[in-house]
Amino acid sequence: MRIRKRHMAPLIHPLTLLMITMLMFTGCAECDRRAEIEVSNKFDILSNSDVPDTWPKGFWRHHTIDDSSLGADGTRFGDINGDGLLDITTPWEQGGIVRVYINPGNKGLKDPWPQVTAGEVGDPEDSFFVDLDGDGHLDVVSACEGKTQSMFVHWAPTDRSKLLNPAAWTTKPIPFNSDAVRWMYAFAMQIDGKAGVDIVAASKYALQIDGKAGIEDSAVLGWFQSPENSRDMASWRRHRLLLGTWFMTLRPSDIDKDGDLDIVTVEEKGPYLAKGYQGKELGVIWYENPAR
Ligand SMILES: [Ca+2]
Ligand SMILES: [Ca+2]
Ligand SMILES: [Ca+2]
Ligand SMILES: [Ca+2]
Repeated sequence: MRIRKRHMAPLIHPLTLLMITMLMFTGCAECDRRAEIEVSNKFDILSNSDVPDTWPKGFWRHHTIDDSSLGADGTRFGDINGDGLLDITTPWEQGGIVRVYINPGNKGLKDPWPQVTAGEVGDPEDSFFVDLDGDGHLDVVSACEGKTQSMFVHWAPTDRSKLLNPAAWTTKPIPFNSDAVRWMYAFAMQIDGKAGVDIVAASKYALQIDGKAGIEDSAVLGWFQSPENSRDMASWRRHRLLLGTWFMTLRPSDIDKDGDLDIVTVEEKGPYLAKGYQGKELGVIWYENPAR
C-alpha cells in the first residue's frame, strides 16, 4: 500500500474547528478518534481514484482485487474451489487479517473479487495454500512477524458452499517449543517422507521484543514436521536447519536434478548477523537436500 504526504493542509470550517475543540475537552472516546484523525491527516492513503488507470500512461491497466485493509503482503496462488481458475491468498500485515480471493473468471475479473477473511492474526507476513490434512480441500497457512511471531493454520470448511463464510474457517496456531521468531516466508514440502506434508519456514533477525527472541538465534531456516494427524496441533515439531540473517523468498526446487527438492533462498543482509554466521555470503543461495 503506497502512502503519500499531503501537499496542503485541509481546510477546516470554523464550526468544525469549534466542535473538535469542544470534543478535545470532553474526555470521550470520540476525542481519541479525533486525535487519531489529527495524526492521520499528516498522511493520505492513496485511494483508487488517485491511482492512474494505466502505467506507464497508455500501457498496463490496473484492476483492484481488494484495497480494504492495510499492508497487503506475500500473495500466492491456488485453486481453492476447484474450478480450474487460480485463486489468491494474501496476508494483510497491518490489517491483521488473512484473506482468500476467489477468481471470478472473465466476467468479474476486473471488479473486486469475492473474498473471505480466512483468519484474523497479528502481523501476518506471508500466507500460502496447502491441503494440510489431506481432506481434498486447500487450507491456508500464515506466517507472522512483528510481535506475533507465530505460524497459523486456517482450516478451510469441508463444505465448499461455505468457502466465503468466515465463520466456517478455523484458525489454529502451530505451537513450537522455542523462542519466537519473526517469520517471513513459508511453503509446503514433504521433508521426512512420513505422515503429511511439512512446512518449511524462515525468519529474520529480531531484537528483543517483549522479552522474546534474541538476535542470535531468531533468524532461522527450519521446518515444521507434520504429525500423523495434522489437526493435532500439539504434536507438530519444529526443526532448525540453519541460522541466517534475514530470509526473504524461499522456493523448493531440485536444483541439482538428483531427485530430491532443494531449497532456494534469497537472504538479505540485515544490520545484525546471527552468531556463527558472520562472514557468510548473502544473496541468492540454494541449500542442497542431503537425502541423496
Ligand atoms: Ca478457483
Ligand atoms: Ca484441508
Ligand atoms: Ca512429513
Ligand atoms: Ca536435489
